[in-house]
Amino acid sequence: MKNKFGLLKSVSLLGLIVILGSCNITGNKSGVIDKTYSGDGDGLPRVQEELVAPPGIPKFDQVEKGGPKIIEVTLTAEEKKMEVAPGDSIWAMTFNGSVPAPLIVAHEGDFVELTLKNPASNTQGHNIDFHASTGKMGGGDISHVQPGQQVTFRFRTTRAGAFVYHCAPGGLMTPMHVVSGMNGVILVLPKNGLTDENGNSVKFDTAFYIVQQEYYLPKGPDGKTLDFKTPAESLNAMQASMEKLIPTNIVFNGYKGSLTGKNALNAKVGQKVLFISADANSDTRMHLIGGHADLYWPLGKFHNKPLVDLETWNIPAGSAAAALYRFREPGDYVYLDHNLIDAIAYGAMAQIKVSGKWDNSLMKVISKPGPIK
Ligand SMILES: [Cu+2]
Repeated sequence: MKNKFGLLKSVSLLGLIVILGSCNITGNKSGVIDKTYSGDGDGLPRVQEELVAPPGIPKFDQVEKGGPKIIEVTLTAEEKKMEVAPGDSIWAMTFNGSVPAPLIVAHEGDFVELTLKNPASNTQGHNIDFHASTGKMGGGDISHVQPGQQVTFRFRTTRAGAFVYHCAPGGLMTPMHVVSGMNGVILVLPKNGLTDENGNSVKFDTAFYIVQQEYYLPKGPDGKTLDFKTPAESLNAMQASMEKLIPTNIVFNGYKGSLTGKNALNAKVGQKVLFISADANSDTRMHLIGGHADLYWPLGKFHNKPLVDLETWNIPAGSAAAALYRFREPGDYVYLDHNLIDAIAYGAMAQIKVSGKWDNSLMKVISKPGPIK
């Protein structure tokens, strides 16, 4: 009996600790699950965001100034023939002509007001699903536009992080448009900017927007990529190729070599760089050869405490990631999918040239390669 009472006592004590503990954690602030909202954004100040082609990023403040706003953005669906590797071309489905689509930036609590245009010169219906939004299939249900139409809708950014957005016209057209390039990232920053593992404010000097893309290009009997006159003509063959689940091309930012050689990115020793990455349709794993992620926000969401000192970080299909690194040594770095076959044989890699002064306190050559003594 004594033991039984003892056990009961400790169980109820444990319950009390759990209840008190949860009170302490939540305090006056309601948890994510109980957050509520009011107002539809009407009357808030408006800002037009000028979108730029990747790896560029639009202009923005890291810490929000002047309270919530309506961020106006315009995306135009553009179906265009694009070479993704020498001899391999696709009728790419794009927003604003690039793969990935441009990076959009907002702060938590803003409203993003999107105008989606589908010019009459296109052949397909398009729409948009924002993973950062809530309801109506992420906006997909209210944004279908046929060639010659446009639509405008607004959503509140309630969660901070990097989120994928993509076209989702329905049925097999959804994966088809996504693997044909129609995907991008919206970065929703916390109102007060980013915080490190100790909860202190941390700012970045620049950001690199690098998105992995798998293509499934139809091949002829000779193994060569088929060439089609129109997007519509390519659909059946693309579907058959896509359903084999084996990508024919794996690249960063739309095409092989987009961020290597003369297209390499540049940084300086001491600079803090935010790496914003995503893969809308496949799992991947990012790695910076010669560096790390000083801070990596789990699954790209900024209200999670960042992990530190990472060597490689996962990106599950349909999500975006954010990692911050301060370059400490000059030289050539490679940012890649650490499935090294995807990276080197296919092209899922970027080069970063870092200038600055070498620091022997981190690495030093003791004797150069020479004959074995
Ligand atoms: Cu589309």
